[in-house]
Amino acid sequence: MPSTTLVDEFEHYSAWRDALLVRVEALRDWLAAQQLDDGESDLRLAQTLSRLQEDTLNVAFVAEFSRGKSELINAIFFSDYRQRVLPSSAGRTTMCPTELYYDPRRQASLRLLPIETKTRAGSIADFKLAPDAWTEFPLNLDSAADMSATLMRLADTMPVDADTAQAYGLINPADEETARVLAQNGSIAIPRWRHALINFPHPLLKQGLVILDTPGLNAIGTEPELTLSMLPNAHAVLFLLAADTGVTRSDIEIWRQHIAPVHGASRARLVVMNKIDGLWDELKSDAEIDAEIARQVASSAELLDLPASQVYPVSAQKALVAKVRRDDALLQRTRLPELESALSQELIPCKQALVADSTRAVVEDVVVRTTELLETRLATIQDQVEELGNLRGKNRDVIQHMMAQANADNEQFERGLLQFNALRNVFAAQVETLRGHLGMQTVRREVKKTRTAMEKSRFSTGLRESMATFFSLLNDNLDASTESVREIRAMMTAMYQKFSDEHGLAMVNPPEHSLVKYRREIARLERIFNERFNTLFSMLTSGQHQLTQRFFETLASKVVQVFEIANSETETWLKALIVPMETQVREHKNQLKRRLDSVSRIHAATETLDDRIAELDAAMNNVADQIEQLARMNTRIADALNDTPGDARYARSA
Ligand SMILES: Nc1nc2c(ncn2[C@@H]2O[C@H](COP(=O)(O)OP(=O)(O)OP(=O)(O)O)[C@@H](O)[C@H]2O)c(=O)[nH]1
Ligand SMILES: [Mg+2]
Repeated sequence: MPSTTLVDEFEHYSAWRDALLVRVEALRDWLAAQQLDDGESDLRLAQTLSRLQEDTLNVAFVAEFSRGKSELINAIFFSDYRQRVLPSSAGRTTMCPTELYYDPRRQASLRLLPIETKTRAGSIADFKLAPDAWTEFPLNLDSAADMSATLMRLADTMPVDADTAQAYGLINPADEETARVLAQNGSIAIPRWRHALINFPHPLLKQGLVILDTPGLNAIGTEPELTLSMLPNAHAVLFLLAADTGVTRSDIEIWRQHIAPVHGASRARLVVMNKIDGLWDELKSDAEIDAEIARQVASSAELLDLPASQVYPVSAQKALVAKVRRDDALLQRTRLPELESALSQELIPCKQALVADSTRAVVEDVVVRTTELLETRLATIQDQVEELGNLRGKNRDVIQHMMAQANADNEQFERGLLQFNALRNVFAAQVETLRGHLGMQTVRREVKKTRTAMEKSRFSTGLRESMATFFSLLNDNLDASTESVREIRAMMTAMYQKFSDEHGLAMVNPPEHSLVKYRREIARLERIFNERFNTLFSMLTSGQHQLTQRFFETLASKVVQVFEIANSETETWLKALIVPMETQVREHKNQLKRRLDSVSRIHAATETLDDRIAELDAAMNNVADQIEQLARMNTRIADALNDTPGDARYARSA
């Protein structure tokens, strides 16, 4: 066995994430115990913790049918079961997209979404929230044979007439082969199920791995959600070719349509040339076989316009056999270990960097803010101690004077507070304007308008126009929102400056907020739509019309999702703008009051001065301890963040 398999790397990654989680939890609990948790820090730490808890790593397998996707999944992830977990056989096998994951709240089961749901409104994501829509089969984990039999349902098909198949958007009657089958039988076999969810307590799935197996035969095109969200959301996509078929026209089509356009820094894409065991000719020397494999790799790479180093030759089937029989020599020959280590090298560091960056940003923010608060507290107490120290031995007149001074400061601050409240009202009005542009109500209204317009138009130009209007309105709303964001930030910056100048509050630089990435995402969706439908004829058949409509529904739910995220990030940002100011103002007010109380007390009895100074000294030590503890906790989180997989420390030091 090689020293690092994907399975090992992923386990390291999970251990790293769990160690980080424990430390961030410690920070949150400590803040709560010390009563230092303002609502905003609490919320952001809670979000970070739930992201870490629900963190998933999504790996998708895509290819034409029978290239060995399911077999490769069996070989990489399920060889410990010493059998085929996913059905794999000649011809079309996997009939619907299949997600493998583990949710401990549910029983181990296979859940299937009937194909009939294609004519109902709602995306797969919507159906996932409706448990009744699925047909569930429990998985008997104690019997390999039972389990395989249950999973055979992934290959279920059923015969339907042409109209039904077309209503589901599954066939193109213009296709010669389809027409031939229909003419001969009057019916055609279509997948029985639309989507499958396998809830399975595999150790890797338990740690957040999600595997997506897809059906071949260009079935991807019939489910917009695969193109729009499942593949773009995958952290790694493996595209399979087979050595026995070479690179066919449909392989190239799938590659160009669904994989090549999906990119991004955090995404790994690997091309696998499977079934190299077909080239293991016993009459040839190893060197000759290697040369033949290298030749095929080079020509496949050229056809896909990729460097040859990105194409990994393997034999999935023999690798499964080798792992089951623990035959290391055979395993090496299948070259699966090379693919696994390439996959883990591309996949895990990227994923870890993403998680580390977002956690680091939140923790730093919370720590900086809390430290600032504690330091202000410390400085104020120090001032008081100094003031009281100077008082020792002074006469009543001086104390009288101090009392007047404290009162005056207090009154000035009260006037400042009135201004603060007035500005808060302006802030609230600006936030209302922003919500008017960006808010979900506006987006839903546009979606509804566009849907109605699309339903009415029988011509593809009409459909295109409705969509163009839809996208241009969305863009206008985003522009207006950007302007609002700029105004709000400018106002808050001025307010911070004023409070800093007039009352000596710490100057905070309000965080920036940009909507550019949402504009980019909307532009991407628009591009996908245009690419798909620019080629339509001027007159639409009812099937095409329905397909367009369904595509729009998925697109719309994606747009709604984008705006939902934009809204929630904007709300978080608005809180981050106002909460530090509120906290500081509250703190300053308390300090002023404490000072007034203390001077009043001294005024009443100058002899308690020493007691009061001792009290303040103790309070000062306490705050200094808190600052130190917070710094220690921050260092522990930073240590966890800086550990890299393969670095054995983090697994133990949690
Ligand atoms: N010789 C050989 N056959 C393989 C290899 N991998 C898979 N196969 C065979 O190829 C056929 C198809 O494999 P599957 O795993 O079902 O392929 P798939 O890509 O999942 O196909 P669909 O589910 O139909 O999209 C099966 O008969 C496998 O046994 C391999 O490495 N070598
Ligand atoms: Mg399959």
